[in-house]
Amino acid sequence: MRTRTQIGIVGGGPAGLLLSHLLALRGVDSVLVEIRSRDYCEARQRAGVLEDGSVALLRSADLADRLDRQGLVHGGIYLQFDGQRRHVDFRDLTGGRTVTVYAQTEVVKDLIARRLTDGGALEFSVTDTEVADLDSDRPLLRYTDASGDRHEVACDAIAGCDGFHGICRPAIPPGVLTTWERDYPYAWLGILADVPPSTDELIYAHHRNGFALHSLRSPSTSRLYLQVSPDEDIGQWPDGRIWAELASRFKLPGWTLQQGPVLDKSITPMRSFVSAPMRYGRLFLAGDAAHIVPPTGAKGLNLALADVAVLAPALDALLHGDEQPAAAYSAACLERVWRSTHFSWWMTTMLHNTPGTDEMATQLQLSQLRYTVGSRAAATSLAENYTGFPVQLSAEPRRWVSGAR
Ligand code: RFL
Ligand code: PHB
Repeated sequence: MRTRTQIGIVGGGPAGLLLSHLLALRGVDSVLVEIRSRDYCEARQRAGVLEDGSVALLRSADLADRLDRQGLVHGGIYLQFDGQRRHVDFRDLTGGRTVTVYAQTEVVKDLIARRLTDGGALEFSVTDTEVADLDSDRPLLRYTDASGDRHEVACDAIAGCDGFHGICRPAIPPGVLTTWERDYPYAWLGILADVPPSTDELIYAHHRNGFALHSLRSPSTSRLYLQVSPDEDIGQWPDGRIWAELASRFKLPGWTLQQGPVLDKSITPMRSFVSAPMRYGRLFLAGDAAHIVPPTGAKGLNLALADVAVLAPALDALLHGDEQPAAAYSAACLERVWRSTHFSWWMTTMLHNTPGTDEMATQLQLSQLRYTVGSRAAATSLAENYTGFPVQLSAEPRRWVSGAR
């Protein structure tokens, strides 16, 4: 079946879904295709922390009803190392900036519900997605729908929002993209637990057995992570072993880690990856399709949302014959991407135990951690990066000045 839309969107994660909504607000039609089912997309456990700018973006797009009611506003984090747990106070250090704990699953549910209410074209459970004629002004999106019917959609442009393992980036001819990649020699074992959090704000813990993170999802649900080896067999981690290891990495006199039933358990590899430019002809990459950060800085979801905030007006302009914002899209996004890539790498390498390194490496990490909590300048740098820089709503050049909004 041959059809026509303005923007074809591949991928129904946060980037693709928010893009389809932002385009609809501008009166631009799109068709979004997603290989997974709606239930799968709404249940996939991933990020949990939204920057101030992401919250402002969702509010400005009239998507923050539930976020404003259920999101937990946090004014800092704890860094734990060498037997001490020290608070980094974002509000004080950045003139009032905060982050909001609101799970990616909830952002995705809110976006899907809104698109369906607004009559948006979302196709779940598709197969054999293809993109073609990307260097023409009529690129094609092909897919087979859940009933087995093959579709060919003629588009004005295609947005590749299909994550790191998607088909859009590989559809760009060899030699066009430059890529930078770093794999880390560790992974995260993450659990979702039916137990109230044992902390009021996130705890990032440096420990000789490896990093641990105590995050949360709600007043009654906790999210916790342990550094493990990348080839770890999750079968070797029964719940009792996970809780014992978490308790030992977060151990502090007078403090107890509450334990409860484990609802979800998975292992995530850690990678830094950037590919540039984020555009080839009429194909525009956004979110994890173009870049991946290790989760230690809580940046991936925020980067995906920030990309499409720039992409939506650029595509709108392109449809009206103004090529300039589309031409500026990649460079505008990559500036933020590289800042977050550096911050995520810095947090990761400061907090994880690298197998095979010596005591010197550990002492350097501990010195960096002491400096980060002890120097207002160093703490401010962490706070400013963690809370994030304002989201741009165009491809204008940015100024990296704290509070420059
Ligand atoms: P997604 O979410 O991967 O969505 C891509 C979608 O494309 C679909 N797809 C296809 N659809 C059609 N045809 C094809 N051929 C397709 N191939 C793939 C996929 O099924 C999927 O639905 O990418 P997007 O939208 O760019 O969003 C990126 C974020 O999901 C990701 O960066 C974050 O989850 C990263 N992340 C975190 N980010 C934060 O900002 N804060 C955090 O606290 C945070 N914690 C995390 C994280 C990621 C984690 N994992 C599991 C990777 C914690 C973890 C453990
Ligand atoms: C999460 O809640 O899943 C989470 C929080 C902070 C991170 C990574 C993941 O740095």
